[in-house]
Amino acid sequence: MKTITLSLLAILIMGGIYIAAQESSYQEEASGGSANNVTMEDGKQIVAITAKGGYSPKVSSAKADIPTIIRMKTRGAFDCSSSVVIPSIGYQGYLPPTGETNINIPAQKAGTTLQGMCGMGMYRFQIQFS
Ligand SMILES: [Cu+2]
Repeated sequence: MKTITLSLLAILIMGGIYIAAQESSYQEEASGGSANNVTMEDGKQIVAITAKGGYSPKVSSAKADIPTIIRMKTRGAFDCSSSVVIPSIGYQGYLPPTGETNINIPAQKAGTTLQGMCGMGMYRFQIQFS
């Protein structure tokens, strides 16, 4: 009896992950893959990333050798993507359900790929510097 309950639970969890994956690939399509999300502001490069059920865009292209701000945007995000980790700079933070959070990034060398993820490592995003 216990085994049946556990496997049912496992199926439900797997189903949930599958649906979440479908949803995020749809979002990526909607945003057109590599969106124009990098702008300049007061000599700093702003990389805007939206967090809600994952990160959009998943891959950003930014310039190397200039100070950079990752601007995490949320609007009604109550899922785990509001917990952000960027291991290479030792960043770990929580985004408000709605708002903007600036994360300062030191100038990155060309060829660097900065990896970000949710606290569980389930949702990910990348910023490629060149
Ligand atoms: Cu997560």
